[in-house]
Amino acid sequence: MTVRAVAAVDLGATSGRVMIGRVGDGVLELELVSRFRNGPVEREDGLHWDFAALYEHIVEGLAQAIRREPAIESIGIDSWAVDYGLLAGGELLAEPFHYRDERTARGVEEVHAIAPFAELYRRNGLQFLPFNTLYQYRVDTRLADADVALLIPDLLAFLLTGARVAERTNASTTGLLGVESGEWDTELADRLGIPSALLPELVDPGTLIGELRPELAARIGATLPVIAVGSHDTASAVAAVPMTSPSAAYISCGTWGLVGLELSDPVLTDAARDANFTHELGVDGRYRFLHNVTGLWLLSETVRAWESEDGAPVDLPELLAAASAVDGTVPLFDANDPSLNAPGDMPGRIAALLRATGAEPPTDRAAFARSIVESIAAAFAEAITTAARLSGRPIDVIHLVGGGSLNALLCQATADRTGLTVLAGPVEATALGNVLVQARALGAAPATLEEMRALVAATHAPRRFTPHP
Ligand code: LRH
Repeated sequence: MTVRAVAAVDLGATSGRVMIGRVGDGVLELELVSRFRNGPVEREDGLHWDFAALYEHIVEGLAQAIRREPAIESIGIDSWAVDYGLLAGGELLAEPFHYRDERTARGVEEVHAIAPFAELYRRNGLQFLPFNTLYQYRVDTRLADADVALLIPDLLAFLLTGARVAERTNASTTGLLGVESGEWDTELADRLGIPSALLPELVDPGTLIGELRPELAARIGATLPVIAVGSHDTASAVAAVPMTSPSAAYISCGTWGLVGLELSDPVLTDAARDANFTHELGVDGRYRFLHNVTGLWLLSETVRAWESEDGAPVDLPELLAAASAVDGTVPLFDANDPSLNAPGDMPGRIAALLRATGAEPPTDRAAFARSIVESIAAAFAEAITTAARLSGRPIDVIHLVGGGSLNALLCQATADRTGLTVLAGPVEATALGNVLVQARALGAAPATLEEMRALVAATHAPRRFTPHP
């Protein structure tokens, strides 16, 4: 096996990147080509993504990738879940909404009046998140004008190739996929007034979506196939978690902390529903049995507020170093409180939550940041305990991957609060999962998830955090 190259487009809620991945002969490496900012943009009718800018960055990044590595053989795209674009006659009807837009509250009410949450959970196995796609569809007035609805990575793949598909791992976050069948629940869609004709053909990771349109091939500098990967970023990340034992749990930590286990069968119990544990589909038909914890969003929004207060950037490494040096205990708040979901005055909202529990909010920024990190770690620990209880699986190690794995304070706090060893990294698990699934489709990576994870483990040694007594 020689070393082969692919391009990964990986879009997170705060930044996107285009990377070159190289795989083969025991090699698995990434080269960053371009990184660009992402985030909510306020428009007249609410919060959106600046989709036109994202698209330009992606095409430009791919062209740059080909200039650097002409041997690239394919492209794979992953992004955050649940959000979508509507097309009519091949044209995007409107800029996609951001899932943190508050318009979905009415969608939740209306959907639950038709199909109560307990029934939804039986059908789709999803935790309640107010922005799950079915709630968004329900209040989208443009649905009637559309002929297809495509989630963000599928929308990008359409723009690149002209093919309309729904990649299955991301489709599982819509709420319209049967948890056991893995097929569209058209009966539910019909009842909710969502035309099932909008839901495209489902494909699994590893499927060829199509070839670049000729005009894009000319601009990018190569005629390449787009291959479906675990297009839900969390699915790609979990595929690359170097787990070696069934007793391992994972935390994929970026904007969100996705805390859970990989299972081969769903746990559709009342207890799992009450604990709001989800069953998203993973690569190779696995279940991602996990719970969403609000992750680094709390810190990034806090820093953003301080920066606009100061009119100057906050040095994050310096802030975290000062937070690590804080002596004594800091007050904790519920990281998952719904008041923390929308962008805005995060320090003010956290302070209000602390006061509501009778605690005095830290006045010093280092202590405030420490309080945020400890509160996230406490929520991680609770989700880990719950995952073990609900699944009946003992957990003996936690793999923490994604941007959060660079935050030593968070990793250590998670180890301390769970009493378990935390193996941190890889930081780019999502891009690695994207690259591996493409490479496997090309015959350039091992056949099983376990072997792919062994390759990640061999090439990306984790940093170990041992719990303090
Ligand atoms: C993480 C993520 C998560 C979803 C949220 C919308 O980026 O995809 O898995 O719940 O964004």
